[in-house]
Amino acid sequence: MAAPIIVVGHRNPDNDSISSAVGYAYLKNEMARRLGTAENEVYVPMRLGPLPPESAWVLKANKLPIPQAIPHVHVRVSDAMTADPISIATTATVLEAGRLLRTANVRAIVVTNDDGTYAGIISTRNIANRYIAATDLMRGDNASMMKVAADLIESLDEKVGDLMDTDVLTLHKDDLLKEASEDMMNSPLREAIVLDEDGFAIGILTRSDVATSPRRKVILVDHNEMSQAAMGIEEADVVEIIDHHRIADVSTTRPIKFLNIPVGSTATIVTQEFRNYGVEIPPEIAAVLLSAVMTDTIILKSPTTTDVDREVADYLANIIGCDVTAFGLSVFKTRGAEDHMPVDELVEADSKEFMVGDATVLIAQHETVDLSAVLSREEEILEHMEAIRRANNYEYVLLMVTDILAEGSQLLCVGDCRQVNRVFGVDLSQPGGVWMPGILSRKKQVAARVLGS
Ligand SMILES: [Mn+2]
Repeated sequence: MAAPIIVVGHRNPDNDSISSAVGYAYLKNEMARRLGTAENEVYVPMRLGPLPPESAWVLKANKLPIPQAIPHVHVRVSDAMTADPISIATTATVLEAGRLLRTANVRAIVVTNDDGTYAGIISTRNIANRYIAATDLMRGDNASMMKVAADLIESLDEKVGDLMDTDVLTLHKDDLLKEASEDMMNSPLREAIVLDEDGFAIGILTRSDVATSPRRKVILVDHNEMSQAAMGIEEADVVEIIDHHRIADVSTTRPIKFLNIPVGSTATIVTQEFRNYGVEIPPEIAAVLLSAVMTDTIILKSPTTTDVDREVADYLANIIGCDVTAFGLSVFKTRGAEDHMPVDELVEADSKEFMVGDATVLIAQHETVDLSAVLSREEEILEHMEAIRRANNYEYVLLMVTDILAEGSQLLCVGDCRQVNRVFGVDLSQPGGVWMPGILSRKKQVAARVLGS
């Protein structure tokens, strides 16, 4: 079977990078099955970092395997080695080794101890050297010729264990091929042995394997930028790209399928590809794809959302048998933890100072789909805001808790809030703050009005 084709998103993966890889690998495997090429063509979703909580949730809920994390796509020893090499026991005879070398048509055989662990290698070179050594007995007369012949016959009964090479370079399957090949060039032997943790030979690597080293095949989803791609991407064969970001700098040696559409998520494009090829989307894959449409478009509210995303979301929700917004909410709730999130993170993660006349003020924003979870911590939040205000001598600290779904913000304020009250015609001294429908943008709708007053 050929090496699997890796389907992978960007570094520090978000849910779209994970889910698009899972969905697209499924589609490609399904298409290969239809074409009857599935035996030689296996697509495997992988990831370049920790699993985001939304992905962990949606994969688990749908009983799908978690994509394997890979540190790089450099060619490894396991990509080039011959697996399950032929072996012979140390106690076997040179005659048996010679026969095996001939019938298997190889230059070297792994020699194993009684318990099956690796002991050394026996090669055509060992045997040839043994035969050449026999000619030392030649003195130019008939009697010495008989001695040579007798010695050669004797050699056939010698044990492989006595003749084998033991100073063989040993490697691990995950070693980088580039480094292994340098070591091999410095080694007197043409072969290296790949050992597992228990000392068993799982592969043999020859200099010619290294010379014809394969490149790993990779499909990029949700990125097309070198700096976001897997380490070693320059050594790999990028065979397809599916993305919704600006065109960046990944280049290829051959023409490839490069599908880039300015929609809200890569999962949207992957869904459209299922439809283009008439491949049915099973509900569990639909859930994975919809979760990524939801996270990338913030439940279809972000300005990057297109009509295509909305139509695709409905299409996927119909397969799952769910409501788009309800599903989106459950996806966002897995980030959850707003009831556990450290209060300084909740208040300060997205905060900005502004000069209003001679005074400095702080305007912070926290976006949520669970306003009540945030507001249940009002007292603690106000205390923290007051602490920052005192420490920095701000005139006031204003926090916008923006409810993405309800499309408005709850304003909380500590300090001298008279200016904010005047500008927005509200009274922020009341408990729970004030709900401001339609206020979503700190820059355009809050800071600009405060600064312009
Ligand atoms: Mn994306």
